[in-house]
Amino acid sequence: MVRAGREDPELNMLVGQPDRRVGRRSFLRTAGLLAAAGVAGYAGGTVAGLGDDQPPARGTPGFGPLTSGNRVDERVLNIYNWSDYIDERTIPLYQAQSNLRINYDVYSSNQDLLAKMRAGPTTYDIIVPSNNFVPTYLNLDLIEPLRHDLMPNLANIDREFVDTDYDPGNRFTIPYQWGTTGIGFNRQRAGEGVDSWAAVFEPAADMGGHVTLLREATDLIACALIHLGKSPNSMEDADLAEVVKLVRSVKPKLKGFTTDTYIDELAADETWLAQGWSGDVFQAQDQNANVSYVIPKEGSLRFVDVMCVPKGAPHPGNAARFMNYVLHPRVQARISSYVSYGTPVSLSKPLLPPEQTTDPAIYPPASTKLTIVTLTGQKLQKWQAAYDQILK
Ligand code: N2P
Repeated sequence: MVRAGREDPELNMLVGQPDRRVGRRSFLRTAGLLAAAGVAGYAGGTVAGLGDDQPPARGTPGFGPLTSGNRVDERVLNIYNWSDYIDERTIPLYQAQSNLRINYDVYSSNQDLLAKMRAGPTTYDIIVPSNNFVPTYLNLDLIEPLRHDLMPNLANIDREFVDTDYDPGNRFTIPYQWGTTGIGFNRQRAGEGVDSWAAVFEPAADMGGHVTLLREATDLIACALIHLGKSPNSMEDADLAEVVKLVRSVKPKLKGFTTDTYIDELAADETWLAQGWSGDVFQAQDQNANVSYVIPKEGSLRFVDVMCVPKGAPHPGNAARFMNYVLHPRVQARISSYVSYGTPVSLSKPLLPPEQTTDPAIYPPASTKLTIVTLTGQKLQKWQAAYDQILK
């Protein structure tokens, strides 16, 4: 389905018209732009999480000196987020309003992020792991409690993202966006009827070289388990051995494993079948109308990516104020409408294109078979070992 939401004039007035994705290649260019924007635009005051066009009232919770609550007293915020996961206006707008210098860097898998966080002290103030990694971050003492007093917009978060098993009450995490894992496919190349994990785990011979799988252990292993008719949460050695055998056997037919190139590859008609995340595939669809997204009939996964502050981060006050900004309905609408992922702030839905809010591929009905994978302790180790065997 092709969505046309970007043309909605009211939405454009309220949330603006992003023109490019902040992906692997463009983030450096954006960082340069931000450095320039930081010099201009600051008119004093503070950003207490109101929209871009409303100054905060005095007495608003969170109102105060912009750099309060930091360990290092400087007007800086260092953000580390997934590639292709924000529009191009949110960071420059916030930087201009807050007069902070924002350094925005990207990664493309939970493994990469966790490895970096485990390697030692970090200068990042905000990281955005997936919910299933939160127990690991907590066990390893890698994230710190959030400054709720600086986040009046916490009240905007939908209940289901507050009453969670990974962080009830959002002490350590703030939902950013959520989505599902499925298959992005080119209807002209792979046909209209793609509806099963078999399409990517047992691809037809004529798809050879045009299929990609996710370079992310959770999605790769859990979806292979589903394809094999096993529980997506299995940690049985025999099941994992089958997964390794299956994925290794399909490797010769793959273009590769990727989490950050398949948007462009689907758009360019180089990849015809990609295991992928919902919003990413819709971003490809925006550039190539032959691309569709399906949640396979056997079922799949749902994830929430959550903003956290690494333990000992230099600017936790600035991080909390930015998180608060992101929870504003207008800002959520700007981000969600661009990245085509689900928003955890329903108050923003009236500002989103109806084509998105009514699209069951973005907001799947409760009847869709979706599992939230949990990954802790021994299971994380076993899955990591299986993943390493697949890739080696
Ligand atoms: C953004 C991917 C985010 C979803 N490109 C993965 N959790």
